[in-house]
Amino acid sequence: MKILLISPYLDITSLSTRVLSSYLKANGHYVRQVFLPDLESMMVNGFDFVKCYPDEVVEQVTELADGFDLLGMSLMTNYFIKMSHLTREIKKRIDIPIVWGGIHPTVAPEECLNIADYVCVGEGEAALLELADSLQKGVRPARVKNIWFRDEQGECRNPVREPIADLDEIPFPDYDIEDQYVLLGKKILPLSEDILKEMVRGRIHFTEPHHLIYETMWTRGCPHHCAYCINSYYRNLYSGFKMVRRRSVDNLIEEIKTIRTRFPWFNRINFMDDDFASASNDQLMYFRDRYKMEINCPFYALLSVLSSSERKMSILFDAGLRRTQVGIQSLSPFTNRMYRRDFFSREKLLSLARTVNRVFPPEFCPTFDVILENPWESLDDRLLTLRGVLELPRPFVLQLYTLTFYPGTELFHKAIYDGIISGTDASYLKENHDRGFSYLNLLFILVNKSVPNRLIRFLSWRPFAVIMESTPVKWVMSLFSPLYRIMKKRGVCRAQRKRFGWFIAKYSDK
Ligand code: B12
Ligand code: SF4
Repeated sequence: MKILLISPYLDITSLSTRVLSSYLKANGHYVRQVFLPDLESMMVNGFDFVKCYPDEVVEQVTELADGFDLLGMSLMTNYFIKMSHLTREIKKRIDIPIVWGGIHPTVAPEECLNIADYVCVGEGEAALLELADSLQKGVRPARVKNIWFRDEQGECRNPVREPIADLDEIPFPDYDIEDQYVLLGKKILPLSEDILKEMVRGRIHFTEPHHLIYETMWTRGCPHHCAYCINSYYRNLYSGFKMVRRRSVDNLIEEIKTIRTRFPWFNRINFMDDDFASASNDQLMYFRDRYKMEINCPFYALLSVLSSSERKMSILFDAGLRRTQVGIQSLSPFTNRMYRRDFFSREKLLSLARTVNRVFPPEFCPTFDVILENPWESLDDRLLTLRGVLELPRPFVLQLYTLTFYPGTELFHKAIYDGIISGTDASYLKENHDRGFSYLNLLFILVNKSVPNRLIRFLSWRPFAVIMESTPVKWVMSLFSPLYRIMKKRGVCRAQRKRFGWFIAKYSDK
C-alpha cells in the first residue's frame, strides 16, 4: 500500500512520523513523508497555531497525495485547527482515507473523529500497520486495537493495545530522504541533504549555529505523572501496562552510528527523553563507554531532580553531556502538591544545582524550567519560587513558561471544574512561552538578565510585591500586556527571518 505521512511540526525531526514510516516500510508498505513546518507564517505571525496553510500549499500536498492509498497526519493539540483545515481541503480535492495520530487524537479522539476517517489512540506502529493491511485487503478494521472510526455500520472504538514492550523491535527513524518533502516558504520541495542540514542547525535554546543536531530517544514514558503533562493522561490510558521502557544501549548506539554514517555532519545529539539519567549507574556507565568509543560527540539531555546523584552527573559529563534542562516548575509545596510533584523540593533542587556546578566546568550553563501564571497560586507561592531560584549557583538560565491547560491532563479537568477554563475555549492554543506582563513575571525575567540577586530580593520584598501585584496595579500593568506581546512577537518573527529568511529565499526560485 502507498501511504503518505504528514508532519506539521516546525521541527522536522518529527520522530513519530519517521518511526512510523520505518515500521511500515519494514512491513512491506511504500511510504512518502511530507514535513510542513510553516516557517513563512512564523516569520510574519510568530507562533500562531490558528493560521491555516494557504491554498497553494494545500494544492501541492494534494498533488503529492495523489495516487496514494492512505494519508496519515500527526498532530499535537495546538495543530488541531490547522490540520482540520488541511484535512477538509484535501478531502474536497481527492478521495483518500485519512488517519490522524499523535497527542491530540490520543487525548481527544471523539473530536478528531469529526474530521478524520480514522483516529489512532496511543502508540501507532502496530495500529497503523494493521489499519493499512486491513484497508489493503478491503476488510473493515473492526478489531484493530487503538483505531477508532465511524462508517455506515456505526462507530467503532477499539480498545487500546499494550504499548510496545521491547523498543529494540522498532526500526530506526526513517531518514531515507529520497521520497521526503519539506515546505519552505510556500513551496514544497524534495528534502535534500542540504535542506536537512539547515533545518537541524542549532535551533534549540542555547545552541550555536555550527551545532547540527540529531534528536532521538533512549526511553519512552516517564516514571512521574505531573498533573499538567501528557503523562498524567497516559497513566490512565495505559493503566495496568508498563509505561517506562528503555531501548538497549547497543540499539541506541547503533542508531546514532547508522545516521552518522549516512550524514557524518551531525555533530550534536539531543536526547529528548523525559529523564535521561533515570537509567541505573551501570546502564549509564555502559552507555558512557560505548558512546565515548563509538560516537564521541557532545550531547544534550533532560534530567530530573530525582537523578541528581553526583555519580550519575560525573558519568554523564564524562560521556559528553554538555547541555541540560531541568524542570523546576515551582518551589511552592502547595503548587507541587497540585502538580503531583511531591518528589520536588527546594533542598533537592539546590542539591542538584550544586552538583551540576561542582561536576561540570564553569561554562556549563544548565537551563531550569519554571511555570508562571498558575491561577491557583498565591503571591507567596510565587515568591517562594522566585527566592528559591535566587539561591541557585550561577550560571544558569531560566526558561519561563505560562501554565497551559492541555486537554486530557489532570490539571485541564481541575481548571474546568474550578471554572478557570470552559474546556471548549481552546486555551491551549497559546504558545507556552506566551506570558503576560506582570510585576512578578518581570522579576523572573530580571533573574535571566544578570541583575544582582540582592536587587531582585529587594524588589521582591513582600509588602512591596503585595502593592505591585494588587488589583489596581495589575490592571494598569495588564494594559501593557498587548504591547509586550507585540514586542515579543516581533522578536520571534525577526529571529525567524534571520534564521530562515535567506534560506527560504535561496530555495524559493528552485
Ligand atoms: C520531542 C518533543 C518536542 C520537540 C519535537 C517535536 C517534533 N517535531 O517531533 C520540540 C521541542 C520541538 C517540541 C515542541 C513543542 N511541544 Co513537544 N514534546 C516532545 C516530547 C517530549 C516527545 C515527542 C516525541 O517525539 N515522542 C516520540 C514519538 C515516537 O512518540 P509520539 O510523538 O507520541 O508518537 C507516537 C503516537 O503518538 C503515534 N502517532 C504520532 N503521530 C501519528 C500519526 C499517525 C498517522 C498515527 C497513526 C499515529 C501517530 O504513534 C507514534 C509512535 O508510537 C513530548 C512528550 C511526550 N512524552 O510525548 C512533548 C509534547 C508532545 N509537546 C508538547 C507541546 C505542547 C509542544 C509545543 C506545542 C509547546 C509550545 N511551544 O507551545 C511545541 C510545539 C512545536 C512546534 N511548534 O512544532 C505536548 C503536547 C500536548 C498536546 N496536548 O498537544 C507534549 C505531549 C508534552 C506535554 N506537555 O505533555 N516538542
Ligand atoms: S517529569 Fe516531566 S515528563 Fe515526567 S510527568 Fe513530569 S513533566 Fe511530564
